[in-house]
Amino acid sequence: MSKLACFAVRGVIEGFYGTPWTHAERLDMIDFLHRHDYNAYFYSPKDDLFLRERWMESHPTEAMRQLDELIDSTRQRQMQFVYCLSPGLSMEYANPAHIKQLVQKYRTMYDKGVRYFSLLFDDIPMHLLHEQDIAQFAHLADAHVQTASRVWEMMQGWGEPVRLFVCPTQYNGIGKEPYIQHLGQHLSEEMDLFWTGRFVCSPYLTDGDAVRFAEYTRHKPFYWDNYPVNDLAMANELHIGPLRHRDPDLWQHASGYVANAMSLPECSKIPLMTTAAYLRDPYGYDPHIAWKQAVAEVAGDADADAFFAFADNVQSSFLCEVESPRLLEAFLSFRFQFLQGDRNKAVSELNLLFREMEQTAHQLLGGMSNYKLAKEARPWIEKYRHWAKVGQSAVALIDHGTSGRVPHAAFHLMRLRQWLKRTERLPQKVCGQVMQLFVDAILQEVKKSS
Ligand code: LTM
Repeated sequence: MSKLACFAVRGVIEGFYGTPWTHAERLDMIDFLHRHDYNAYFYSPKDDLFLRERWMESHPTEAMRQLDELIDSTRQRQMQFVYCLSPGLSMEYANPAHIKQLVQKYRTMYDKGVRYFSLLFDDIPMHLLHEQDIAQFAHLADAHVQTASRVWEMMQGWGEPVRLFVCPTQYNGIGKEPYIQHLGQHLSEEMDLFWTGRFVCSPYLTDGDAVRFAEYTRHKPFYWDNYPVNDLAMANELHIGPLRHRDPDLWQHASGYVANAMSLPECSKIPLMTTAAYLRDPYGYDPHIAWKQAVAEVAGDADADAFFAFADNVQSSFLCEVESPRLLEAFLSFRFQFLQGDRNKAVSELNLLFREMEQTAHQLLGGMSNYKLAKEARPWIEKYRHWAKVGQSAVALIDHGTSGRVPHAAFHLMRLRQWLKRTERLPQKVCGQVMQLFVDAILQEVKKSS
């Protein structure tokens, strides 16, 4: 499969809520994306006021200088810089002055060499807000069609070909919902239409859904994949697992693909490398292999094994329900061995596992060669270290508790409670329910034998 035959546009969008990337992080990310065969960077941090709340105003001088550098950096790498505006919180669609201001803001970027633009109507009320708009348009979709079409028409007079990606207010579903169906069917097919799939964060993206979406909206979907983004309600999850469950034939039914990243750029690189592997060769894509390679590259050879051991316990997201698979396996075999076989061996093996877990955390916290990765992942690594302490106390408790060494057992029960309390105070999701289930099972076992 030739690379050129797959997704024509392969992008990453800085499209999350939360602290935007710094300028240095953006430059670094553009270089990373280029090295991994992405060809577009969508500039759309939700918290850049001058793209959203204050969309009518020019970017401040320093921000504009930085935008120049980003545009330059993408140009040097034959990538597209995609300038995205989200005017929907305050724009009066029927107001010609607002349309003019919107087009002018894109035009400033056109004059700097930008040719890809995006008009985002996501995360705004699903109804018209202003009296004039209510009087002039049949509904929100009508207003969005007219606005996007007017912008598109004016862009056509600029000379060079441009591309406009429109994000609907309802961007997930099946494409048959009245708003998106109206929007899709009335927008020129030359404009691209974003779609996140059936859900805002879609566990699966399938060919069948893409085909139906195109039938309903007369647009092949331009995928806005909300992975690895971890904003808002997902903020305690660290999305460093691999991309999963995207059909290999998706590219045949899509006009492009963009991955929404986390506000943690260094951590984002791990899943984004797996996404790059999928985009490059969707048929040969193996999430596990791509993941191991990504961890090795981002964490660096010296820390790869340790980081991978940690990462195995922070996989949970809407893409992956299985948490801490190796830990779970170790518990099951401990249980079997403890009840049916060699108790001492079971205890010492599990103790070793938790000591290794603690050691891994210390290695990662103590100074990884990729210090930025360590800094971003630190709260999750800390939680991992706490679970290692909980685990060691639990093993000591069952060992003493089931051997009649009551004072020792009492001491370790107290330690276990202390570590549990400290661990529960950390909101980061690490080990899912696996450690908690293990601790509950140990407490039950000890109770039975006391
Ligand atoms: O997904 C879209 C189109 N918009 C927003 C994103 O900006 C946000 O990052 C994600 C994840 O929370 N969800 C959205 O609705």
